[in-house]
Amino acid sequence: MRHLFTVIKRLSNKAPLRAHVLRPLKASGLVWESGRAGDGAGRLVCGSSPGALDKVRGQVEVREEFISEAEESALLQELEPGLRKKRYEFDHWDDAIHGYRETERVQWSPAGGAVLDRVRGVAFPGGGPLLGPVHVLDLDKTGYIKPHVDSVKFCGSTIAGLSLLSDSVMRLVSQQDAADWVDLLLPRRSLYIIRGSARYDFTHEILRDEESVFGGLRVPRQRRVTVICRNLPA
Ligand SMILES: O=C(O)CCC(=O)C(=O)O
Repeated sequence: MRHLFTVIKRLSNKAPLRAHVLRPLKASGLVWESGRAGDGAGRLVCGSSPGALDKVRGQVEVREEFISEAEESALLQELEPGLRKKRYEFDHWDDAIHGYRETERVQWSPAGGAVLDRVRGVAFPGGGPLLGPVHVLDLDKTGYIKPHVDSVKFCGSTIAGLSLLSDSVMRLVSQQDAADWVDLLLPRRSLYIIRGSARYDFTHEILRDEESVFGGLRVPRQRRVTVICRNLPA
C-alpha cells in the first residue's frame, strides 16, 4: 500500500526531545502573538520568544470558524464512507505518524468543492499549480504526527489544512535552534496556512493527546480529520 503521508514528508532527525515534553502550565518565555485585528491569530499562535515568532511572522495563519458546522458535516458525510474502508495504522515502519488512515480525493460534491474553492482562494491567492488530489488524513484519538518537514520534491511553499472533528495543537520547531518553537492552536473547523520558510526551516507536528497543551491550557484531542491542500514545487 502506498502511504501518501510518507511520500510527502521528511522526518527530522534534529527534532528535539523536548518537543514531546509537556511544558509547565506557566511556561516562562511563552509569548503571545498579537495578531492582526480580526484574523483571530492573537489567541491562536504563541511561541518561545519574540524572536521565534518573528521568524514565522506572516508565514503562519490560523483562521477560526473557517467552515460552519453544516459544512463540516457535509465534508465528513462525503469522506466517511471511503475512510471507513481503511484501518488505522499504528506501527508504520518509519514511525513518522501513528494511528492514522488516509485517502486522497480529486472529485468533490458541489458543497465540498465550494469549501475547497474558498480554501484555495485564501491560501493560494496568487494562483500557480496545485497538487491535484486533496489529501485527507484521519488521526485516531490516540494518533499523532511526529516532527517532520514536507518533502520539497513533492510539495511547494504552502500547505493549508482544514481541521474537522477535534481541536489540536500544531508545533513548529526551528531546525537551526530547537529552543525556538511556535505553537498553533487549531480549533475544530479552523483553517491553518503555513508558508515559505516556516515550512522549510521549521519542523511541524501534531501533538498527541497526552501532550496537547497550548499556552498552558489543555487541548483534549479527539479523532481528527484534516483536509489538506498543497501547491506544487516551483
Ligand atoms: O494533519 C495535519 O494537519 C498535519 C498534516 C501534516 O503534517 C502534513 O501533511 O505534512
